Amino acid sequence: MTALESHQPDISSESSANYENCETVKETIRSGTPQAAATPSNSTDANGSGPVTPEVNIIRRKLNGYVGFANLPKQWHRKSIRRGFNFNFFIVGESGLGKSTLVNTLFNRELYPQKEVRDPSAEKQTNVKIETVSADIEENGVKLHLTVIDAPGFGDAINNSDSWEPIIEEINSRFDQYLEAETKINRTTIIDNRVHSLVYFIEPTGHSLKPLDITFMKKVHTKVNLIPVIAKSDTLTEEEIADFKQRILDDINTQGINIFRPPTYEKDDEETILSCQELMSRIPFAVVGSTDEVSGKDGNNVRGRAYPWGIIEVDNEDHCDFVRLRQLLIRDYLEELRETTAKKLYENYRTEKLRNMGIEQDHSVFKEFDPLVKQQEEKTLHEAKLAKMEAEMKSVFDQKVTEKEKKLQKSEAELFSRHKEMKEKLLKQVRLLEEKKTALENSSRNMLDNPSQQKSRKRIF
Ligand SMILES: Nc1nc2c(ncn2[C@@H]2O[C@H](COP(=O)(O)OP(=O)(O)OP(=O)(O)O)[C@@H](O)[C@H]2O)c(=O)[nH]1
Ligand SMILES: [Mg+2]
Repeated sequence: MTALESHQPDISSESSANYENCETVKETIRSGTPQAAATPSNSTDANGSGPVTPEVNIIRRKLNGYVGFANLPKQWHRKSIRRGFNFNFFIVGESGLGKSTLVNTLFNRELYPQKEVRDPSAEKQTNVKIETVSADIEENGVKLHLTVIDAPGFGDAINNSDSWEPIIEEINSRFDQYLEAETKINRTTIIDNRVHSLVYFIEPTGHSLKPLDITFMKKVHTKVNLIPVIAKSDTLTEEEIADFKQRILDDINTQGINIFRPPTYEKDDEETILSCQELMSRIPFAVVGSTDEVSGKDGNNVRGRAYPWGIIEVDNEDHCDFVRLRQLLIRDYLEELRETTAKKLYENYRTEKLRNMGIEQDHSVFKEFDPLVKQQEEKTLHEAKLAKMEAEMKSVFDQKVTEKEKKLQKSEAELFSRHKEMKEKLLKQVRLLEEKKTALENSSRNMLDNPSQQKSRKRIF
């Protein structure tokens, strides 16, 4: 039993009135020595491989009265209202697919002026440009600074092999701006211009994704929260849309393209989970955009498009997925999109960028400083240095001895061979002299035996 457990008040003996409105809470106590308890939870282990979570005991207790942290969400709410929100999203798709109209429909205002119907034979823009439109909008006192980034000219050229380049450059440059701002000494005024989402408009062909769609999505899916939509879905029948959606999803899966899917969390209620599942089942959203009002079924004016065969209501879930797209992009998951951008996509980009610059994480930089440990570390380092020097000196000495030995062996061998050579020479001379001696002796013996041969003696010498 820990000291704290042993000093727990006997709740049962106290007046129950004191514990009205009290909730059970978890109290976290660090166990072990006081030193261990004082160690921050983000300290690293001895080899600096990562944070070590200290062992904790969790004791369930009752609050003695109102503390007030249940009010924290309200504090957040007040702060958020004061600060306002910002949201930046890209709209990408071939021209004339209804991008500007959809943005106007989403935010219910003319962010983009209505264009006159374009002459299809008019020459198309061949180079991709980046254009941004910003607006401060307010709904029920909540302020939103909105930035829509458009890429007119995308997919319009005959050869679109690099039409995604300006878009990728724009996404990267917004990440870079943020990275630069983060490294400044004063970081209190960082403006988040990162791209929080990219809505990709797919032409309503009813077939499947085009090579440009696949290539583009593969180029950006690791950098942005990708949301594919089927543009102008009122030009397709319900069955065509269902088949088209299936084929698009098949392509997305086989190509390994990551699209943004709303997440569910452990504590989500059933309603939220169901709504999320319903939202997922509509991906890719088949959208229709229009800010024009038409007369609806019950005579009310509704936003939609009128056709000889009837009207299509933009805000009617049975007519198209516009409401679902708005739910994902703004109503339910705007904060999620911002968070995924900051915590996942930007983090990945940042890590990659710093690695490419040759920067590696130094775990020792923020390590706790303990003089004893530091002294020990320095001693160990010093000893290691001495041992290294000793080893180096020994190896130099050994090397020198070996060299000397080799030299001696070499000169010994030379002496031996010279000695052998001399000996052979001398032996040869001895043999020659012996031969001459024998010859001389033979000739003098012959002369004595035969004096007539004395004349030939001269020839021998
Ligand atoms: N049938 C139908 N037409 C639409 C829809 N949305 C827009 N349009 C029409 O399509 C035309 C082009 O719409 P825009 O919103 O300008 O298209 P855009 O993609 O922004 O075109 P660019 O700016 O040239 O790239 C306009 O005449 C719109 O009225 C839709 O959902 N269905
Ligand atoms: Mg446009």
